Amino acid sequence: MARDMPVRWALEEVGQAYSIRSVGFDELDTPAYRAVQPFGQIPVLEIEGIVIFESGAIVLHIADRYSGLLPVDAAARARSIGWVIAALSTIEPPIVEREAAGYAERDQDWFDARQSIMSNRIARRLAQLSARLGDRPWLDQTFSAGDLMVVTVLRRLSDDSDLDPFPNLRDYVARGEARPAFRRAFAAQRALFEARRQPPAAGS
Ligand SMILES: N[C@@H](CCC(=O)N[C@@H](CS)C(=O)NCC(=O)O)C(=O)O
Repeated sequence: MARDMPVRWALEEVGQAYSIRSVGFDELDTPAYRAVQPFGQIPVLEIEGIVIFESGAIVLHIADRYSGLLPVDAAARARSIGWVIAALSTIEPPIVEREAAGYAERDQDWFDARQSIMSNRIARRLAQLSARLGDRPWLDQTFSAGDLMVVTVLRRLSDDSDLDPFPNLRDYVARGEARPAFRRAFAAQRALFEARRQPPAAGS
């Protein structure tokens, strides 16, 4: 679920090779890193002399710079950008809030009540999104940056039951994850994590 994933996916969709520089939690707090990412978070993209933070801004920059992720038609392009923003500012907040509370607020006596409020907020957004998607494969005519970001956000719910009442959203996520570009991005991300988990070689 780390947010390098939408960036990797976008780069794969437009066919641009990239390299990864991993940063440890200790580095996130350094003045040098804060100079490129003021909040000490990943991801950051360095591209053609430009440094960009915020996954949405990065995906939009890639989509703007290379063809394949934003429609040429001006109205469809604007709608796709709107979906990127909606994914991050309308759909994602209650999902991430509930997730974060699960890590940090579990001991609070109001924990269950708050979780239930957040779950209701999530359900409301999912119902609205499900109604909009209907039985179409993508949110607009063709797959675009908007779908990439909405699918990315919905993937956070893959292991939860929130998507169960909305089979069209589960299918939508599966459709996104079946794209060759997604699969390449996911395999590369997983390979990095697996490599980190390798136990040290005997004698080292
Ligand atoms: N709004 C940011 C959120 C980035 C974010 O939350 N990154 C996480 C990893 S997936 C992180 O770096 N967390 C460390 C922290 O927030 O201190 C974006 O979309 O780029």
